[in-house]
Amino acid sequence: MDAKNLVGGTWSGPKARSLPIIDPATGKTIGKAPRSSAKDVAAAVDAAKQAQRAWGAVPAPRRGEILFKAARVMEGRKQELGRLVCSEMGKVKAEALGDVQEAIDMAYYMAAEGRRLFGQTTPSELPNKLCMTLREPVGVCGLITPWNFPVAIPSWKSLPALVAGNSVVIKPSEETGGCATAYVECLVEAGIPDGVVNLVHGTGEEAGAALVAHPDVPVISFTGSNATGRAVSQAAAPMLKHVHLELGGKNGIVVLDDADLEFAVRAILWSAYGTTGQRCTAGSRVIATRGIYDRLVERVAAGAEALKVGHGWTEGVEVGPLVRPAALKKVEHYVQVGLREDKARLVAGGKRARVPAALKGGFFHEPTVFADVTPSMRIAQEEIFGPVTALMRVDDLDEAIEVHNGTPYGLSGAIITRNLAHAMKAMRAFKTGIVYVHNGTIGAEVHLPFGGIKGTGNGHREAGIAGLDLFTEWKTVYVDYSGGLQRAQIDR
Ligand code: TXE
Repeated sequence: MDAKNLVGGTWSGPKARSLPIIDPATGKTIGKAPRSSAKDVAAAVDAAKQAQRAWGAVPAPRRGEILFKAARVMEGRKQELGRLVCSEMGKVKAEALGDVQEAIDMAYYMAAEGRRLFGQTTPSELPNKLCMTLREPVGVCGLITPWNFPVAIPSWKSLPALVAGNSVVIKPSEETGGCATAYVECLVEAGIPDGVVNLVHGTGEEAGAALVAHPDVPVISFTGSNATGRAVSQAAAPMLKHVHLELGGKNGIVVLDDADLEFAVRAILWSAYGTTGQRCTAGSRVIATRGIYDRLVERVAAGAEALKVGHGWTEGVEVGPLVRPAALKKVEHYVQVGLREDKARLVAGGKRARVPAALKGGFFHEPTVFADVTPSMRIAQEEIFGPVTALMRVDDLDEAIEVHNGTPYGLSGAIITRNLAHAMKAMRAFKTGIVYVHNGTIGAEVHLPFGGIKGTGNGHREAGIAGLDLFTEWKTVYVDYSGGLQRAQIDR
């Protein structure tokens, strides 16, 4: 499907300047997206600015009702949206539908937030005086989204912004313009007023950068690469914008000797190869203690070899293609890096995957496992964003925690053990924004905060109540009904 821009309630399709949308399972062009200019972005920001005042004045519960309807509309279009996710970025069917379900969940959750948007009331230090805090919308929010969760991530960013009374301009990834278009259509069908949600396709360098640079956009929420995130942050800094960055991870799964081996293998395979490893929370490192390590290497390697690679919409396929040729090349590059690195052992995969003739133009890579990796190796430190995981051997829990924490990222960590004390110790010691006990590194739910520390982000969180913070300003209100002048800190 062709992607369309939406500016001030008017849809427009690709014109002379356009970007191809490619099915990564076949390499074939399946649509086009408008290649918007800075002028197009400015028109969208103007529309958003005009619309925000009236939208901000709509009672929040009414705004929430529109989001509730959007959830219903998405439920009705779930299969179609899921199919679109699969065709534009390759995810397998169950996960593509899960991507859409995440947006539905977020819409129901943020709809209800319309009846909360809680502030605080608190006693004053002075008599006959009341203190409270209110959330106020910030204005026009610029939302820059990647391709790996092409429906879910636009929803994580736009729905809290909208329920809080902001208007938005979404600049989705070049790869997944159809998904963003279909998502925004659902909001429009639910009754979002013209101009409150605007959608502008284009390249990051042109449309994305123009949105970041626009002086009437006080909020930028960005998910993508570390390098681009830093550039976005620098461009926004002189204007003192609220900037949220979610920049990926190098997530570790710690497996202790007492773990249920078969369960650990299943959790590792799901975390490492779900979405073909193209998740910011992908389990790209496994840190196992000596007593279980060899058995784990053998079972994970066998499990990875057995995974069925192919077209994501084919029943039984567990691993789809990489999103684009450059992503496939990046994986191949890291396999070479791994092979060259001292002592690392390739125990599964390592090559382009063999697929049926109809998919020969696709970007498929075998699920790949490196064993005997040491913590400082590049494959244990850098985000590969593909179906590759690195297994490391450690002596005990303390060493496991040290290795686990020894990367520049801090998004998601997991521990698999039957020992509660060890699990609790790891839970506190992991330097990550998210911890899973008895699971892999993936599985976020929309009503809890999502985000990480260190190189993963800049202190903000998406989802949950914390997800509202970026999109609201706290207003503090003191109401003095004493009838006199009472001076804080002085009249005691
Ligand atoms: O990201 P980019 P890419 C990581 C992952 C992946 C790598 C590259 O390691 O291999 O990043 O992916 C827009 N100003 N993640 O190239 O370039 C761009 O148009 C403003 C992790 O897809 O960061 C797109 O909409 N915007 C990640 C978005 O930024 C700009 C998800 C992301 O693109 C811009 C995706 C600019 N100068 C990739 N340049 C995660 N955290 O899950 C680009 N964009």
